[in-house]
Amino acid sequence: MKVGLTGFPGAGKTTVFNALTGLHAERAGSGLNLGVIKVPDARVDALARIYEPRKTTYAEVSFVDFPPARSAPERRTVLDAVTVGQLRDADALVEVVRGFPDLAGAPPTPAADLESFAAELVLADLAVIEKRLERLRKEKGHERERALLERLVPSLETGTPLRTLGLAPEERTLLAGFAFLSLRPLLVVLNVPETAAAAPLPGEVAARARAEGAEAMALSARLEAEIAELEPADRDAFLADLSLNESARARFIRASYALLDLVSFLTVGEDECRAWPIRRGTTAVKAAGKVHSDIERGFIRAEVIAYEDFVRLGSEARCREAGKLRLEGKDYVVQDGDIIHFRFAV
Ligand SMILES: Nc1nc2c(ncn2[C@@H]2O[C@H](COP(=O)(O)OP(=O)(O)O)[C@@H](O)[C@H]2O)c(=O)[nH]1
Ligand SMILES: [Mg+2]
Repeated sequence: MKVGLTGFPGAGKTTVFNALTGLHAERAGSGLNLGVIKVPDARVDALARIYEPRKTTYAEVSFVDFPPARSAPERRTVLDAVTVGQLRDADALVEVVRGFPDLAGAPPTPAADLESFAAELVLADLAVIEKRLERLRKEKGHERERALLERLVPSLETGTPLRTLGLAPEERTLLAGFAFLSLRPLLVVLNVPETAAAAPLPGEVAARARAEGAEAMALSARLEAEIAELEPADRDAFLADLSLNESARARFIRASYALLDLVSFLTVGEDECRAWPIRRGTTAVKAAGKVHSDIERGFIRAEVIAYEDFVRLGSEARCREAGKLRLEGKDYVVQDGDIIHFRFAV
């Protein structure tokens, strides 16, 4: 599962990437920057305090920061063919939008930038559809695909991202192979000056993001980069000084996790307390397979306690007494925060 950072050059993508990963990727570098981030999870912290395990493991999300596109800067286009190909490979997109004056001192125009970037994604998708339709018109069959693609064209021509169309699951399945960019889940990150880090997201940006079917938040990449360099013990005082109750990094990572449609189930024990990322809707037997293929193959049942019940009652034994330990079968849909013991035989 991979989140791609995108947006216009100079919006601060590489600065955001470095602040998040704690890496020091070169801003002018020509390669892909790849980073893996642990997802902060207070539930894992609480369970680790109870079990004092040898190992504590958080869920992880991968981020990729792309090199600047080769196209002419005066066109302000970012999506040359190479970049489009790279973006299609990401499961979700984070669009970094400039919220600070540029090097020449020009004030930020985030709502307009959002609109023109959305148009780029839409055009890239339209080009793919038109090429495919040209082929389909010469061939027999593929009626459903053709009808669906033809129905999408007018929306794209008016600049409407595919993610706003409320496509049915079977339609999404039909389209999955195209990896349409305007259908990818999108999180808009307004990169604001340090002095605006505690301010709410401007209304026009929020409205624009909503119109594109995107989530949105503000953060100051520069400030986050400074926070990342601090000793953990100094961070809280630093954040309090700025009237921030949490670093935007944690909010950002959680938002990215949700964007990927991931939820976590938890495993506990003296060896390890761990959060496991799974797609929302994953069944117990498939979740077992994340832990080990033997557990999936020999699956007998899942013993499940909801995290909230566990912390309220304080122990597995009390959960059992209170009837809060459930026995679930293969097809049980695992919920975010389920603490699971898998029973299996090989
Ligand atoms: N004032 C200010 N400048 C920033 C901020 N974030 C990035 N920059 C500057 O904007 C320029 C482009 O940043 P970079 O991260 O390379 O953008 P990218 O092209 O989107 O990867 C650099 O000169 C950064 O120092 C910010 O939060 N505030
Ligand atoms: Mg960059």
